[in-house]
Amino acid sequence: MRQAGRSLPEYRTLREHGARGAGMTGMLGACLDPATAAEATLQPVRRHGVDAAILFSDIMVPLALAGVAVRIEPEVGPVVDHPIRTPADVAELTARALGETPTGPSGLAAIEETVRAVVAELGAPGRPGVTGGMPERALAGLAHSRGTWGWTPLIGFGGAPFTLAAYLVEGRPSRDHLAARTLMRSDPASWDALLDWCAQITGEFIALQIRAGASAAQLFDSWAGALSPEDYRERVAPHSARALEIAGRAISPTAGGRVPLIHFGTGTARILADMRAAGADAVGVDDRTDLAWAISELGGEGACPVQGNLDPALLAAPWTALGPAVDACLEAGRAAPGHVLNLGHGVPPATDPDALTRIVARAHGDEEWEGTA
Ligand code: 1CP
Repeated sequence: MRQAGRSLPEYRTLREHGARGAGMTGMLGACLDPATAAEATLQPVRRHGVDAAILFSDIMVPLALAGVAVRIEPEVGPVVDHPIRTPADVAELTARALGETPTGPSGLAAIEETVRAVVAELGAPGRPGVTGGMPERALAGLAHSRGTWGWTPLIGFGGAPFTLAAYLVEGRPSRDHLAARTLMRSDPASWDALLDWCAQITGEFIALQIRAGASAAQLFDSWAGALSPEDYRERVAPHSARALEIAGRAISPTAGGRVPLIHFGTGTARILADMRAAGADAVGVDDRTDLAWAISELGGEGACPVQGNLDPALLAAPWTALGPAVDACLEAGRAAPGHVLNLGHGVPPATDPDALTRIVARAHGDEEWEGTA
């Protein structure tokens, strides 16, 4: 989940030493510097012993590689210099393509290189990894059957078209996404063109990660919960489906075929079934939604695998509150054909990393873990 790395002292040290990738500095520069991005991807696997890694990148990276002037400001998040507001803005933006900028080709190559370096370390079926690869661990119900792996899958990701469009139109993080929703209402043609473009570049961005060796991928529609179910269904979901379709065609050399696609958003209780119908193999559930309810909403025994959904607020609570919540989440997840234990949204930056390690140990039944990292 987003910014998982930020709570790790080793991550802060890595970032302090700075990375300059493809002419960019800051967070996006770090994403485009293969040595930095690979190390940041592997750090949580080494420390926590999780069963899968998520690529260190950001949903804004493909926008930058398509020539959008975007940066990630500390304490703020993504900031777009020239927000997209008019039909002319949309026309100018959608004439661009992923990688067709001076920094584009080297940026795309950097992401491929990062994924390859990470996969080399995490291993592949029949080729044990140096990092991770805990025995008897499984991304249950997704790509693999339970058993001894000896390798750890890498999850690639991208932002869903609506969430990307929300940043492009608002220009910065927003609570209500009013400007984005106004564009959707006032100019449906520009809206469709904008979301179609976002679907294309994010789909290609995810496909690139899969072709370089990711074993699963996640589409993050973090702000989809700001929409009514009708607007989601009619004006957003078809574009998310397009992004998933582009990603879903990619073949992973690690998995030896197409890979499972996870679809996540927050505040999405009323659109979970639509998110699955958009073409996802698994659905991520946020912490505002009851997991057992979500599974029944997704079809009960016929549900797809689910991911989620511990409340990030629990990370700062005593183990007497957190431990039982982990058990309850695992128990609820048993009703689905597969369950990836995860948080319902991002890790708060001030989180004590030991709390995360302890959750993983609890899920693995490693009772002997003492809490000293
Ligand atoms: O945790 C990880 O390091 C995994 C890599 C990762 C992921 C999956 C990062 C690194 N970002 C993301 C996805 C992402 N980025 C999402 C979707 C998931 C979610 O809803 O959390 C979103 C909305 C973003 C946009 C973004 N990037 C924000 C959110 C701002 C807002 O609107 O609330 C922020 C703060 C960033 C910066 C960022 N991305 C990632 C990291 C480690 C950071 C922090 C930068 C730093 O200080 O190191």
